[in-house]
Amino acid sequence: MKKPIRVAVTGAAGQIGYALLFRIASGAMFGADQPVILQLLEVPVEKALKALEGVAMELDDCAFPLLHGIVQTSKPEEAFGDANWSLLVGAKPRGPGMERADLLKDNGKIFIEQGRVIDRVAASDARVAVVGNPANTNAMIAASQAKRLPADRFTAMVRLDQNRATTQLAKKANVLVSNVSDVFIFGNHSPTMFSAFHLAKINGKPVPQVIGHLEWLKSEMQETVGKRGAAIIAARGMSSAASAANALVDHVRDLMTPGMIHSVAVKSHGDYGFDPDVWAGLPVKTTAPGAYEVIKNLPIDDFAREKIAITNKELVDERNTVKDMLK
Ligand code: NAX
Repeated sequence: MKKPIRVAVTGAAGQIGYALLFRIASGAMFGADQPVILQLLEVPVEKALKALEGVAMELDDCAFPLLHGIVQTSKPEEAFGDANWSLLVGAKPRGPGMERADLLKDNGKIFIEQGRVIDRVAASDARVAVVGNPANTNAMIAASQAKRLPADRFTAMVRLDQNRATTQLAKKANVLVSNVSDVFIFGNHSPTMFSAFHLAKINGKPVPQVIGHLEWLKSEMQETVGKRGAAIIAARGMSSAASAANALVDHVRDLMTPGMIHSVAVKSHGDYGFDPDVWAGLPVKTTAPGAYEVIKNLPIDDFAREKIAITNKELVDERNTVKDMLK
């Protein structure tokens, strides 16, 4: 029997948490032979902690053989203590009339603190995946506090966007999603993201060749993927939860599986025209469990360059909004 992995999850009593924890405990994230200990963090508010207690009771009631322990806490030190993976899902939602800059700053405070604590108390192989929005900038903020852990341990999730784009392409071409590959999301997890259709393949052939309809690929498909979150809120009355949890399972599992090629928001080192200090969605290849490299020198045409410049500008603007917090 392998040694259990300690997985910290913030916002564990929220809607993504409710769709996520059962998948982790069942083995979907780390494998069918990998025990886990869930270290669940919520805000120190009676209602949230009571809800967390209910979720923990349900986890108990599943009798998952791989679930070797559950920690419920409102203390970050306890949640992140010796954690091998920290999944930062909890964040403050944007309230009515709230400016984006205020949301950035409010959430910035959370990720400054969590970045600091993770750096101090998490395991030496600690890895972090940020889901709470604005996810890219929150990952950058958390990483800015780390003295011990290298910046590449901090990633943010653009996998939901990759999965959304994959399905849109499969539907348009009338093929199975398993026939679609090399779908890469460049930039921010926001409507400015670029789904790089020119690099994607269907049965190994370039998407523009198989689908044609260049206008659809350049406009409608980009819009559908970029604004999918809002479309789900309009239809369901609540934001995406199960698909977001599923994407996080994919994000972490593929980062733990050497050879996987996928989209991850990571620290830019200037590739593809991104500012070197932002966290941008980029194509990566997992090289060893938890380690990856950015796939370089993929062809970028004028349209892609233009789209990347727009999403890069948004990331730089977000960084500028919180820059005083980073010192
Ligand atoms: P919920 O509001 O249902 O749950 C969030 C939970 O986080 C709440 O229970 C809250 O008490 C907790 N929380 C807040 N601050 C915390 C802190 N400092 N420490 C610990 N827990 C804290 O939101 P949910 O639908 O679960 O979404 C969570 C986050 O994911 C939001 O920021 C949302 O915008 C973001 N999303 C990101 C996506 C992505 O692809 N990157 C997609 C889905 C989702 O919208």
